[in-house]
Amino acid sequence: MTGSYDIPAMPDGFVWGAATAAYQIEGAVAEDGRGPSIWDTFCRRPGAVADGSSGEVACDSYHRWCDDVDLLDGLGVDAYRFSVAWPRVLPTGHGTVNKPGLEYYDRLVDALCEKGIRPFVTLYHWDLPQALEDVGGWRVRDTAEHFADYATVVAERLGDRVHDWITLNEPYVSSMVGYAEGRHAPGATEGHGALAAAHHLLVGHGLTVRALRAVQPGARVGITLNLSPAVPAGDAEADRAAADRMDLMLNRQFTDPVLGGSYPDGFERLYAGVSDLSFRRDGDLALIGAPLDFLGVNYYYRIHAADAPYEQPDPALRSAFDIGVRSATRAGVPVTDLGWPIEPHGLYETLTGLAGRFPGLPPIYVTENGVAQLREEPGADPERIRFIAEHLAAAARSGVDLRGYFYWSLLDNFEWARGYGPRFGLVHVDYPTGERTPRASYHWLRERLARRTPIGS
Ligand code: GBH
Repeated sequence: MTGSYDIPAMPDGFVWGAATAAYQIEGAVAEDGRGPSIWDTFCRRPGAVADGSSGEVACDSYHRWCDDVDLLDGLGVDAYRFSVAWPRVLPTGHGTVNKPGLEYYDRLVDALCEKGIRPFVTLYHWDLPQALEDVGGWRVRDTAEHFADYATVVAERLGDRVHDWITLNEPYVSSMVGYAEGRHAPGATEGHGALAAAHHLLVGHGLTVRALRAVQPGARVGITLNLSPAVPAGDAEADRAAADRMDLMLNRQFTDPVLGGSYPDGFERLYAGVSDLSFRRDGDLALIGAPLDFLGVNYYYRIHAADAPYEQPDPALRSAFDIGVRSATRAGVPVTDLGWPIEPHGLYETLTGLAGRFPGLPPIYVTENGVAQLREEPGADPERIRFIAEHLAAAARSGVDLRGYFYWSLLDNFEWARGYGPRFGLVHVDYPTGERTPRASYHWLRERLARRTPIGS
């Protein structure tokens, strides 16, 4: 069956890769001077993580990073996207640099370079130092300044070998899921505070772009956004309006300032009474909208939006996640084990939509795309092979300037609030022993990559 799935021919230089993130794989949360992050704290909150687990051990990649590099090498990818844990480098978020923390990434980068695997480094994949959360977290502007200083420290150390930087992973999730929905760390359910967090994340992005270019003139800098087309669940005008609200909150709150230098029309109206947006300052949008070398897109699914009553009728008490929208399921649309609709065409729509709306759109990397299984077995995963092949085909069809594709994830890992149940890996991880076993999808991709022929050759 899966023998019939293939990867599309891509232009020469197209980057094939796999992705992970620090808190989801490293473990060793108290080793070598690492400070606590908001996720260490959040995981201890009763009920926060489905199976009561945490990233305390995870895939133990802090010790088994050599195995991970060997797996990447065996897979034959061109690149590895991983993240640096801010609290390893600066245990309280700013101040004294923790040398051993930085050395871990130094070794990893050396090992990757030795194998000819290009590092794509994400500077923030949700693990804010707890000490910064204690003084306001992303609600306050200082955190954005600290972020740029931290990025500078990392680039000064790794910049001779790392040329591709991703400032933030999914500021939507950091702000709206963390500070408004409360399902992620720090677990807050705020209106104004969450919108401030989103804005300050973007300011932090802008400051970091500037800082990276200053320390490393040849750096290629981008940001990764999770984008989900929001489509009306039904024909009613109310569902169309709901889809538009979802699109504003999830997509355009981030794409429009970053790629177009302005907040989208309708955004102030969406949050009228929730926040006066007084955290915005003159000059912010010029900073946030500064040109990028690439845009990272994480695509998992489309959202079928249905109109729903607000949970909190009084806007002054409402969280920024409470926008009167319910995610509906669509009859006939297949779903993953997590109930996420499988619609490869949504990736096509996402990419062509960006190209249509932003004339100066930079080159794009798909920095995450993947599917989880809930069953534990290491072996056959035909649905993953099909998922990858169909999404790649949709991306290739889009006609945008696509420079690479990173599968999420190299390994099964700590899936945030869902704990260790969902397994996204090309490689199975046996958590009690840390043993890694490549799945059929790994072998399939390895074989396809080995005999790829770039377009035009
Ligand atoms: C990515 O986020 C993350 O970057 C990565 O760390 C993570 O492991 C990966 O996805 C897989 O989840 O729980 O059904 O209500 C993707 C964006 C936004 C997708 C929140 C899931 C919640 C859907 N995520 N969304 S649900």
